[in-house]
Parts: sequence; structure tokens; C-alpha cells
Amino acid sequence: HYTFFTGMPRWRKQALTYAFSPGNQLTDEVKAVFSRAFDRWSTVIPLTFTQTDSINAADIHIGFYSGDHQDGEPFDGVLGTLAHAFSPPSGQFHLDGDENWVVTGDVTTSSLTTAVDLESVAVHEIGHLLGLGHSSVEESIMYPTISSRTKKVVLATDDIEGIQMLY
Ligand code: TQI
Ligand code: ZN
Ligand code: ZN
Repeated sequence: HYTFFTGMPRWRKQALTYAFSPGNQLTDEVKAVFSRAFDRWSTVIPLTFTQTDSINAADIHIGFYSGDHQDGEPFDGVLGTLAHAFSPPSGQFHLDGDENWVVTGDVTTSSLTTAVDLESVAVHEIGHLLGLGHSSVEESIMYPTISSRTKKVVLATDDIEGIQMLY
């Protein structure tokens, strides 16, 4: 079953913007993965997500970082922690730059045992950004375990019920 963060924090506006932190030179392919991940959620709730280049004005900040990146939650190299996102209204979404992220192609057939599907992790972390905690339902996006070389991007009924409680 879905959970929320303590106090049930959520965004108080409908039109949210996101920006990619400077310092990462992201390809259009990578940006498209995040756009798809946001779309999974925006199709079931009345929120919209729009990319902006106005970094200071953006609600959500996305960036890849390696090791210590000055928020008290350092990344740990390949596997282990893959990414983290903080509850509303933080909007901070960080990904471990040391992972072997799979952006295109099929992670389930990757020859790298450490390959991690970027879209799967993005859909999960956006759930956190929006206010969902972890779920006990194994099929859900918000279940707290994913194996490497797994693709899981379709919201489960449990995810939809949880996010529709918030928005
Ligand atoms: N990062 C953890 C996560 O996003 C960070 C975390 C631990 C956390 N406890 C939390 C975030 C409580 C919010 C609330 O769950 S992770 C998965 C999953 C991670 C894990 O790198 O371990 C995914 C990132 F759920 F599959 F295990 C993405 Cl999809
Ligand atoms: Zn961080
Ligand atoms: Zn999580």
C-alpha cells in the first residue's frame, strides 16, 4: 500500500517547472527520458510539468552528481544508492553520475550487469518529489527495491490511488 511523507507535504500549485542543473551537458535523449517519466504521472493527476531554462525560477532541479555533492547524502559509486529526491516543496532530484545509466535500448538485455534503467528510476524519484513514500505493493513504482537490469515504468493501481489522494 502507498504511503506519504510525514505531514503529507504536497505541491500547492498545478503548473510545475523543472530545470536541468548546469554542469551536466545532457543530450536530448536523456531529457526526453525525464519528459516521459513526468508524463506518466501527469496523465493521472491535474499537474503539468514543463522544462525551463530559467534555473532560478524552476520548481524542480535535476542533476547528476558523483560522490559528495554537498547535501549530506553523498553518492556511493556503482549501484547502492542510484538517486534521491526530497519531499515537497524541495524539488531536489539528484542522480548518481557513477551509475551505468541506460537511456536508449533495452536494459533487460544489456550486457552490463550493473546497467540501470534511467526512466524506471526517474518515475520512482518523481513519485517522491510529488510526495509519495514507499509502497508495500511489489508491482508498484514506489516499491523500495528494483533489481539492476529491470525496467518498471508503468504506474500500478496503487501508485495511481496514492497520487490521486494527494492531488
Ligand atoms: N534511493 C532511495 C529511494 O529513492 C533513497 C531513499 C531511501 C528514500 N529511503 C527513502 C527516498 C525514503 C525517499 C524516502 O528509494 S535508491 C529505487 C528502488 C533508489 C531505489 O537509489 O535506493 C529506485 C532509487 F525503489 F527501486 F529501490 C530508485 Cl526505483
Ligand atoms: Zn543529493
Ligand atoms: Zn524510493
